[in-house]
Amino acid sequence: MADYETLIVERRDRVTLVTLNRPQALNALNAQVLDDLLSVMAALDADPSQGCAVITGSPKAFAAGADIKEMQAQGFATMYGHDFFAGWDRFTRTRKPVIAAVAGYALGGGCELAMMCDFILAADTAKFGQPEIKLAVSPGMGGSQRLARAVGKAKAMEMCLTGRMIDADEAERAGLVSRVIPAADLVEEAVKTAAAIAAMAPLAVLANKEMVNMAFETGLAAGVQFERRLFHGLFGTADQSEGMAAFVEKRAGAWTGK
Ligand code: CO8
Repeated sequence: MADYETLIVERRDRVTLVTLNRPQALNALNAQVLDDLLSVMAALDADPSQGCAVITGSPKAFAAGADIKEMQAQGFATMYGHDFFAGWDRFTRTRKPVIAAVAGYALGGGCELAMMCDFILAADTAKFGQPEIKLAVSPGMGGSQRLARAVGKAKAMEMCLTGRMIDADEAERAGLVSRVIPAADLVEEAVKTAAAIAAMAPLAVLANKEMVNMAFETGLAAGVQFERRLFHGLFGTADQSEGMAAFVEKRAGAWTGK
């Protein structure tokens, strides 16, 4: 694997495990982290041997935000002129699934990165928040929009306006995370979950991700039609024939990705 300045990247069979590695800054997200993550996501999408990624941080911090020291001296002209953070939109165009495995702080941009992933598994130590208002700014990587869609207006508004953090249990009750896991087991459980996804027929994985995401981009009727067309399309794949034959013959499917 290529070396990355801000990440540790390992392959666990068909799973790419990405560990944010800026411990001196509690994994604050700077331009280099974005570059490194975009490069790993491009490699993931291009590599048929890899089926799913997990992004995690340290036991203390998934990521404590965008890098405040990098932003501190910026003004409107450079932020707006360079469309600061627009590169994160590319991260969300990753086609293969990406799971966030969050322990400790996921604050500001850290919470936003977790929400850009396809789902969040939280350690019982996880804490989520959008404290940017305390710095006299606001979420800038999609947090106000994704949080409102994930947890509803009341909680999103309270979190953005007060900066209050929520713990893993509250995050699970609110629908921000799919499951809470004891901290010691978080990464292994996330890799196991990712491995289960990576063992599915690859085209069906892409289609399932794409159609769930469409629920956030369109109205119900158009979304249902989009789903049905993709579903129809999967009947043009060899893996659909294999998957249904394997079920009838009571054996495991052997996928070709075609
Ligand atoms: N950026 C840069 N450095 C950070 C960050 C950060 N977000 N968070 C922590 N660090 C650094 C600290 O400065 C410290 O460095 P040093 O040892 O050199 O002083 C080191 O990490 C350890 O941090 P602490 O000593 O503060 O550790 P504690 O255990 O005492 O506290 C906290 C942990 C509570 C997480 C605390 O570090 C904290 O509050 N961090 C900032 C959280 C925050 O405000 N995050 C939001 C950042 S802004 C953001 O994400 C905006 C995104 C959108 C911007 C829109 C632009 C277009």
